[in-house]
This record gives sequence, C-alpha cells and structure tokens, in this order.
Amino acid sequence: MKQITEKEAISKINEQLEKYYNISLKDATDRQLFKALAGVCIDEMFIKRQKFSKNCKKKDGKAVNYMCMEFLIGKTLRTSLFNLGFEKSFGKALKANGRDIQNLYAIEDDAGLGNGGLGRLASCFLDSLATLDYPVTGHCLRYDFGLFKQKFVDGQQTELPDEWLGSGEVWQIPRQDKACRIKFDGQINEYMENGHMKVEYRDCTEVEAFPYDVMFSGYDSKNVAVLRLWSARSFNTFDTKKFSQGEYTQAMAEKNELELLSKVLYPADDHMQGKALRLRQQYFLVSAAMQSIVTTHKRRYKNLKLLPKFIAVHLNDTHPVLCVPELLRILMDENEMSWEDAWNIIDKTISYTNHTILKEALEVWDENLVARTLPRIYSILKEIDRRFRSACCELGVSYSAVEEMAVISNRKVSMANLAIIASHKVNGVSKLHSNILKDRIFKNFNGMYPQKFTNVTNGVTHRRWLCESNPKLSELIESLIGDKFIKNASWLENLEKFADDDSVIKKIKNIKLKNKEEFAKFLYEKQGIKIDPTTRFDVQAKRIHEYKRQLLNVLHIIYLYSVLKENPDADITTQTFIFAGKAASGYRRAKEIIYLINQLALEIDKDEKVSKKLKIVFVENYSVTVAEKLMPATDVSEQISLAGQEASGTGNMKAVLNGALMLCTPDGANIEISDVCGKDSSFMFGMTAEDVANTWKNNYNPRNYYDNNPKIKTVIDLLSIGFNGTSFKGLADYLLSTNGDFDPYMCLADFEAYLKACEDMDVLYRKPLKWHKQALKNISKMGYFSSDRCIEEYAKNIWNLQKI
Ligand code: 26Q
Repeated sequence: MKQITEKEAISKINEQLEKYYNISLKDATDRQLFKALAGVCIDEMFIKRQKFSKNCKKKDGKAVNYMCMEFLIGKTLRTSLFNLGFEKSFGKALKANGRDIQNLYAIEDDAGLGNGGLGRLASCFLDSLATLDYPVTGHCLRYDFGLFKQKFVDGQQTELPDEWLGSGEVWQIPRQDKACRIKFDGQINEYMENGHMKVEYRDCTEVEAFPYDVMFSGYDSKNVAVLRLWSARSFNTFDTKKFSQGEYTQAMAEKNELELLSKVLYPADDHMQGKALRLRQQYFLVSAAMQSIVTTHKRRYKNLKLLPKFIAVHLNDTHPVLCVPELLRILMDENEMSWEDAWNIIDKTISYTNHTILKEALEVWDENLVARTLPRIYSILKEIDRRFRSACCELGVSYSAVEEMAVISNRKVSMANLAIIASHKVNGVSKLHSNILKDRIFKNFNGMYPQKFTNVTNGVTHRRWLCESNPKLSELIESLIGDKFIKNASWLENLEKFADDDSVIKKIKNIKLKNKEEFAKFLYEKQGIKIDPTTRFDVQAKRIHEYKRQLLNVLHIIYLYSVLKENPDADITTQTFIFAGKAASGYRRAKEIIYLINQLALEIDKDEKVSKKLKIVFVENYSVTVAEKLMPATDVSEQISLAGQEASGTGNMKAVLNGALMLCTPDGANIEISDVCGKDSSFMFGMTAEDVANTWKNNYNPRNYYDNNPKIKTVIDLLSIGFNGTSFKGLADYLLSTNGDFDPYMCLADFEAYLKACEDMDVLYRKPLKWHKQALKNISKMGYFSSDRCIEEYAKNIWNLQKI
C-alpha cells in the first residue's frame, strides 16, 4: 500500500497543531500531538467516507447493521494510522523531530466497551468489513464507564470504574441530526382506525437517544466503517414544575436516573442476570438504531417494502433481539403496514449469531418485567408467540416441543427463541459449536427450519493482531514473502517453504525472545514484578470462568510444585506461568480462583529452590492493550476448556498467529486450528465433547480419581492445606463433590491426560529449532482464521452483501 512521505506527514501534523493550538511541533505537548494526529486521521477518514457513501448510493448498495451491546475497541490511533498507510512515515517524521510516537499511543485509554470475546469479535469484524469494502454501520451503547478496571488488593480482585471518555472523545463525532426519542413504561391503548393499528401511550417515560459516530478506516480500501454509539439524555432538562417549586435536587435526580441508561456496561460475561436496567439498555439501543435505519431508508428510497434490498440487520447474540418487535412496531404503528407485510420484511432482514451454549447465559426475561417496561413491545411479542404457536399446531408439533420453542412460556420470554423464529439464518461460531446448536440446544428448531442453521467459524483481524501488535515478526514475514498477506491473509501460506531454512527459524526464535523481553519490561513497569524472558512463557489469558478451567492449570502447577519440593533437581522445564483476565464482579468462585493463583504465586516466590524453575504472575487488568503485548510473547497458549463449552475462542487464534503452540482440549475453534495447521501443530488432550456427554450420563465421580491417582491426591491435599497461609479447602471440596456445590467442568477427569500432554510438549520444547519450525508452519496456515475470511462468508451466505 502506498505510504505518504515524511514531509507530507510533518505538514499534516503542523496544519492540525496550527488549527487547534496555534503551536509548533517543537513546543507541542504529547497530548496536543496526540490530538493533532487523531485530527489528521479524522480529516482523512471524512473524505474517504464521503466518497464511499456517494458511490454506495450511486450503486444502490446494501449495508449491514451490526447490532451489538459490546464493541471492545482498544486504542484507535495506531490502527487508524496503520490502516490509512500513515503509520511508518508518521513514526519516522516524529522521530526526526525528537518525538516518540509510542508516547502518543500511550496517552489514549482503551475503549473497553466489552467483556471479552464477543465484543472483540465485533471490533475485528468492523476492520474486515471496512477493508473488504462492504458497507457497514455498527450500533452500540456509549457507556460512560466501560468494563471495570481490575486491581489486586492483597491478592484479591477489586473493581474500579473505567473512565475512558476523556481520551476517547476525540474520535466521536456528535450527530445531533440523528437523535431520536425512546419510550418506556406507562400504559398503552391499542385500537384500529381505518384498518390500521393505532397506539396511544399514557404516562410513559421518554428519553433522548443521542448518537456519536466513530470512524474506522479499512486498510488499503475505499471504505470507512462507522460505529454509532448511542448515549442517553434526558430531554426536558428538568421537570419545570418541580424546578419552579424549588425541588431542584429532585428534578436533577430524575434526570440522572434517565441518563443512568448508558452509564455502565454490565460486567457479566456468559451469565444472564434479569436486571431491569439491562433490559432498558437493550431496548434503548435497539429502538434508537431501528428508528435511525428506517428514517434514513425512507428518506432515500421512499418505499419501506424495499428495506430488505438495502439493509441487513445482524444480531450479535440475543442481546439486541428486541430489534424484531421494535422494527415491527415502527413498520405497523408508524407506517401503517400490515402485520403480514411487516413480518415479511423482518424475515428477510434479520440474522443471528449464537455465542454460547451455557444454560446460565441463555437470555430469558421475566414476562411481567417486559410487560411493565415495554408495554407495546410486549403486546407485539404476544402476537409473535400466538402466530408461532398456531403455525406449530398446523405442522403437528408436539406440545412439549412447542413450549420449548415458544417466545413466551412459563411466564418467561425467551430471547433465543425469538431470535431463531425471526431470523433467516442462525449461526454458531465454530464447527463443533454449530453442530451442538443443531443437534442439542436447538434440535427442535433445526427439525422445523433446517435451512436456517449454519456455521461461520470466527476469525480475528490479522492486521491488528499480527502486523500492528508484532511488528518484528510482521517485518520478517514481509521480507520473506512481501506485503501481500496484509490484505490477503492466505498469502501467509508462502511462508511454509522457509520451514527448512534454519536461518529463518533462528530469526523467528530470536523475535520471540525479543517480544518476551519487551513484555517483561512492560510487566515490571506496570506491576513491579520481574520475570525471566529466557524461561518458557505459558499463558492463559481470558475471562476467569469455571468452564475455561484456570483451575485445571493451577492443579498442574501445584503438581509441579510438589515434585520440585521433593526434589529440586527434578527434570522440569523452567517456566513462567502467566495468567490474565477479569472475573465478573459477582462471581464468587472465579474470584476465589484469582486469589488462589496469587497466593500460590507468593508461596512459590518464597521457596528459593522451587522458584528457580517456576514462577507465576497474574497480569492485572487484562485488556486489548495488554493482549497486544502478551500474544507476541506467548510460547504456550493454554486453551483448556471442557470440550463442548467454549463456543469458539479467539485468543487461541491470536496466540498461534503470533507463533505460540497450543496446549488444548478438543473444543471450539481449537479443533479447526489443529485441523488446518496439522496434527503436530498443537498438544491436544482430554475428553471430546462426546466423551463429556457420556461421562455426565454415567455420573462423574471425582472421588475415584482422588482415591486411585496419587498425583491427584497430593495436589488436592496441598490445596486443602493451602498456600501462603490461606487454606483453599473450599475449592478442594468443590473438586471432590458429586452434588450441591460441585465441579460440573470435571477438572479431575482430564488431569492425567493434561499431564501427559505437558510432557509431550516438553519433549519438543527441548529442541528449540523444531519448536520454532512448528511455530512457523502454524503461522503459515493461520490465514484461514483471519476475520477477512469470516466476513466473506457472512457476506455471501448470510447477509447477501456486495462489495462497493
Ligand atoms: C447477557 C445478559 C445480561 C447481561 C450480560 C449478558 C452477556 C454479556 C456478554 C452474556 C454474554 C456475554 C459475552 C459472551 C462472550 O464473549 N462469548 C464468547 O464469544 C466469543 C466470540 O464468538 C467466543 O469465541 C467465545 O467462545 C464465547 O465465550
């Protein structure tokens, strides 16, 4: 891609500095420079976006609206510069003027508007959509506070508010012209007038939805994606009557209550809590987005029946599924469309991705809460339910199957059922996951609408997760195969021919070491902890959750610890175990696991003999930015969820793309990564999803493992005694129980196989050239897991979207 010259870069920066601050480059503070660089990007993207929009209109192009309660963006400056072809020349130009571009990157806070995988996936998709020239608008809430900041106090997680808006504001363009009103609560009166449904509202609460647009340029493309972040504002700044009566604080309190809507992101990941405010947030997003889509479409094409020709609406999980009744409401109540015509539009417009099979994550809402909060929406949901039930009746579906698939049953509203009924396509995020959806979770639906169900295996943007975050590796790759891989990830395959070139393998090895040194430095500056970059970095970085089995990893470390305590000279690989990830604030067990890891880390540190070979660190406050530093430094990536539980995983892809080898279970995308990269590409162990189902059926009895496997006994007993003065008997009991508070993810069942896989891994690790050769081979195959491939599949099989 054509880069601009250093001279052009300087003149662009000066232009901004003059415009905003009337200051020269020499005298500008880092913060002023940061704003100037952001200004350069924004001006450039504006021009690009305008051209693209014009072209799109001319060609009557279809656009996808990606609906998601989370976008885990991270920082924006470097990505914008990179995608616009500015990064290198700006870096050099600033350096020539005695400034370091890294300092400017550091000023920006992460936009952490997401919990984990699902939110980061949404951001990767915007990058690929923009790069591949597909028209897209993302819709999300503009949370004042993103995901909490994690801080350890005496080894325990505490949560601090994440005030990201200060530095995040530069990218956001307020769109007063697109603001709209959202109604909640109150009562409705529905009646027919001239054959059309009319609805009167009484005593409802109204709030303004005010959007801010953030632009994301594609790489070497003509397109700029827009993410529309909706913010809640109370309209009548005050209740004037109350205000004049002197009840100033009361009037202010009501204003605050309305604005609470977009105040904070719910920190639960893969766990559904029926909180009223969350339901309001979901409807707020959906109503604002649907109103803005319909208004724009009407202005441009006049005819609402043409909506499916120009618009696709994608539901990233069920969280935005109220798009369905909201779109019906707008079409019928505000545009006098019949139910049949409106449903016909829904049927062609909406599609849905499922991201989890965990029972506790499937969204169901209390019927009364929905009826009270959203009376008109509830009435429409009842009608969808009624019609679905009567369709089932005609098909002769059994009573129990109808209840299982209905929108409203047992006083609960099922969001997944609504999403499936209304979507023309439903997909899972890996082959295994999609099959589980078809064969187990949504079996009845699959019998009824087999053509709806499909798979799109996840991907990550290799531009951010390789080119930007691992410049050393990226430059080596470019020197070997050219830069074509940046736009076309499958070009990475050309690396394979260097697998037998030892000079290349040595370079790969050296780059890994350099990246580990950089991470060690970062960790020391951030947390004051020293780690040795010459040891193996074994990393498990992801949300803390029982099903992801950080506990299994810890059990293994305790085992190594016990061996080394017995015999400090035991033949054990010198390694640093790195954990990173947040626990949902109300998730007691996950927090206990964090505490265990931190206490064990201290105990090992104190033991001089053991600490020569083992070290544990828990990286505080895992975020996109931390991941960007950690992935390039990873030797071993732990992906050890109980098979069948991790829908896909995307950290696995990021790690392997950066030359890590996976230690993994046959779960989610691990299976496909191992298939694509070859059987020697990873160390896979443990039960398959099928084995898991059988073990559950045959009653898992962890006591048997404890009684029959002395290693397990040692480890569990040590856990009971505890570390650094704290007993973890609660966790030991949990691992051994068969009822009540027991381990449904069966850590002990996979323990022995895990140990064996670790030993196999050690054998390869002792031959560094072979190890890094495998890493190179893996990288050469990872093009498949670029989100570019993934978006091409969505565009073709789900959205019917054309490039502009
Ligand atoms: C639901 C209702 C109320 C409050 C919160 C939620 C909620 C919020 C976030 C439920 C789930 C999530 C996040 C889920 C998630 O990140 N899932 C991950 O998605 C990735 C992308 O597809 C997969 O790779 C992971 O396997 C999956 O766990």
